[in-house]
Amino acid sequence: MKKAIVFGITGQDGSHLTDLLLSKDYHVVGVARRSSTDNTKRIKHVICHERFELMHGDITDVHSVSNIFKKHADVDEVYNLAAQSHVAVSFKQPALTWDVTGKGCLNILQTLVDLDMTQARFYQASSSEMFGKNHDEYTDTTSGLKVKYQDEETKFMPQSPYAIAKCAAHHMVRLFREAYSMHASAGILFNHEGPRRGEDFVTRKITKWIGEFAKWKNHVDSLMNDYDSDPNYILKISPRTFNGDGSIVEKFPKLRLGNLEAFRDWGYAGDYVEAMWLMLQQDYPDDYVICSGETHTIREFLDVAFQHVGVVDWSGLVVQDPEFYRPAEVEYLCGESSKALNVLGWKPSHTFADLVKLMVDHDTLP
Ligand code: NDP
Ligand code: GDR
Repeated sequence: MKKAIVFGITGQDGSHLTDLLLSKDYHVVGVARRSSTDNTKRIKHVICHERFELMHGDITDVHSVSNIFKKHADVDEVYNLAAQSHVAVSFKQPALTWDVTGKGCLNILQTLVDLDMTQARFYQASSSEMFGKNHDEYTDTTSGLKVKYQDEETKFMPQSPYAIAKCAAHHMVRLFREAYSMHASAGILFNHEGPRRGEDFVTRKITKWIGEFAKWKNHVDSLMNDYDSDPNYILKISPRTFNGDGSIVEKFPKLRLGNLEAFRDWGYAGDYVEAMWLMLQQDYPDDYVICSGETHTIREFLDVAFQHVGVVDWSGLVVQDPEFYRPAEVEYLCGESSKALNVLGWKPSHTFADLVKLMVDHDTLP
């Protein structure tokens, strides 16, 4: 039976990867930070599984990483999914982001070398954020239009403390691959989402809000919703208000977002963890772009999400708030994943519209 250690087990990807590895008969050792509140809600369904083991550890603490490896010196595959993964937060906590997202990866790699465990295969969660404001382009022969994309050859031009930390970790993986002949691969994954996505990332923030709004909107049918008279709240008012003598009964905060014009290449997280696993099954380690190949703005995500619940014009429901703009933005991401298709045989199974509907359904259905 193969054994895998997963750092970042409590996160979105950690939980999907665990499901995949257990389905493939692995013994999975999940590493979670000790927390004063329960951080295991995404892995509740596997905690009692006979082939699942949870250990406490923190990748900023070499001692704790070392203890985990000493207990599992026979590990076959190590997945580093642990990170301070929120780009906006990285501007507010750059040093912490550096310690976790950048140096944490070095701590794991160096510990594998120090303990003479370089036979273990290693996966690093690299990110399309590393491309930052850079892209390549070609001219489409049929339309004559320029097509902008990022692939494994596109130069990194990171735009946040998070992305810079990910670049450092990415280069560390290449170095350890070459210096110590490790089977160390990095997946340059574009945004991937789903019902297990953290609630402060834009897709889930939108679908979660739609779910809560739908419940609020429906619970007192006799009242009317007024979207326009207050800039920050949707009001539930007695119909008599329109004749001048009604009253506001309840209010619900509008959805507050930042930049709606950025383009992202969004896929479904369950598809993307399969690519991580495939990378470690190859004869040789390498880096791969994993993406859908389609790009959409946040505004388009809003269109599809609101249309799915019957709202055509969402302008009265959303407020653009400077609080949610970033000091520097990544305006355009659109991946090109021919290498993953040709070498790994990987391709995503969910379209953009499938993904949005899946998330809205999850957050709206009882
Ligand atoms: P999440 O934010 O959902 O999960 C991050 C995980 O890292 C959580 O389990 C978190 O624990 C853990 N963690 C944070 N700090 C530490 C630490 N010091 N020591 C140990 N564990 C720690 O991220 P995702 O699952 O979405 O992403 C997984 C990885 O892939 C991340 O590295 C992310 O940067 C990267 N990535 C993600 C993409 C995406 O679109 N989802 C795209 C490209 C890359 P806790 O639950 O306690 O907070
Ligand atoms: P991203 O994801 O930064 O691409 O990083 P996020 O969902 O946070 O932002 C995507 C885009 O939406 C814009 N945006 C907002 N974002 C958030 N979080 N909240 C808002 O209210 C909001 N309004 C607009 C952002 O400005 C941005 O343009 C994700 C993370 O999972 C990283 O860890 C990962 O590496 C990359 O994807 C690939």
